[in-house]
Order: sequence, then structure tokens, then C-alpha cells
Amino acid sequence: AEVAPGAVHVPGWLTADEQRRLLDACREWARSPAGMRQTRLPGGGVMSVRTVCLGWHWVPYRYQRTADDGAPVKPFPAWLADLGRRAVATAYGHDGGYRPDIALVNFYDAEARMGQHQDKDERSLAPVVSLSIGDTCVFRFGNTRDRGRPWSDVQLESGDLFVFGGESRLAYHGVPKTLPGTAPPFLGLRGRLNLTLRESGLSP
Ligand code: MD5
Ligand code: FE
Repeated sequence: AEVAPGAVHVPGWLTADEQRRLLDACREWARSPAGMRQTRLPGGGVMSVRTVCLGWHWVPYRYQRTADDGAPVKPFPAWLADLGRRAVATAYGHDGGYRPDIALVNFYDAEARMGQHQDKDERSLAPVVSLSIGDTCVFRFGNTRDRGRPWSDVQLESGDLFVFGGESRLAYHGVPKTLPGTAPPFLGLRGRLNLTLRESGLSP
């Protein structure tokens, strides 16, 4: 369903097998070195979400080659780029030559939230592909002007695909809450994982 221009929600896009395989991959990526960490903000705060990066390592508010522990960022696998192209083709009817080279894997425990923000640290305005696994969340899709209203709250469930491109690429958005205990039992996951695939626009 097209929620706004360029913003397409495809509920239940990932099969149970694909969700299990992505979860296994995330568990591997989460391991040190260059593993999952809570991002420190310049103002002294710490994000409640835990994040591991592939391809390029995100620190507020830019991308770098090394993780917080000084280790090289984990590679962005070719199979994940293929999945990203299939996702864009599903949402838009064609993949537009999509070549993602960054993945941010966010883990939300029962208390984690993400405040309203824009994703503007990429030099490319190619779409962001979002894949959800585990607990359902409330996703707040806002406007391009500021953090305030109007917004619409959408529930994202395990297996859902969301593609943010075109006019929606720079919309404010966040995750005001998750719904603990709603993950499908076959996953054996407490919490929520979200993978976002992006094009950096940086040289390889
Ligand atoms: C999440 N992650 O559920 C979300 C999904 C992040 C982040 O926000 O920055 O890691 S990505 C949602 C997104 C990306 C780009 C544009 C828009 C939404 N949007 O225009 O609403 O953990
Ligand atoms: Fe974001």
C-alpha cells in the first residue's frame, strides 16, 4: 500500500524462512569486533536502540570505515543487495538500478524507542529499504517540515517491508513504542530487529 508518495508498505513480504535466515545473520553480525552497540550522541546521551552497521559505520551524523571499537566495519554482503533490489522492485515495479552499500541493523528491547528524525547522512537520495523482524512496533511516519504533526501511526509487524523513496525519503519518522511479546513464536526472538538498506553515495 502506498502510504504517501514514494512510501510503500508491503505487509508480510518476508517468508518465515527468510525471517529466520535474516535473524541468524543479525546474530552473527551482532558479535564483536565491530558488533552491536548503543550509539553515543554528541550531547552526552546514549540511544536506547542497539545498532550494528554493515558497509559503512554510522556515527552521529556521518559514516566512517571503522566501528566504535576501532575494528573495520563488517562487509555488506552481495546477497543483501539482491534482497534490497527485490524489495524496491516489489514496491515500485522496477528496481531503478538500486545498489545499497550500507545496512543499519537496529535492535529494540521492550524499552527502546527512536525519536522523530530525518535520515539525511547519506549522500544518495536512493530509497531506504526497511525490513522488520520480531515484535510489532508503532512506526510514526511524519512530514518533511518538522518533528510535529501531521503524522500517521502504522504498525510494522514481523516480515513487513517498507520502502521510503521519492518525496518520502526525507520525511521525519520514529518508533514511539514496540509491543513486547508479539514476535512470531517460530523466531525465538524477544524484541524487534529492523534492517535498513541504503545507498551511501560515497566512493567504494
Ligand atoms: C526502524 N529505523 O524501524 C527505522 C526504520 C533508522 C530508522 O529510522 O534511521 O535507523 S527506517 C525508516 C525510514 C527511513 C527513511 C525514511 C523514512 C523512514 N521516512 O521517510 O519515513 O528502526
Ligand atoms: Fe531513520
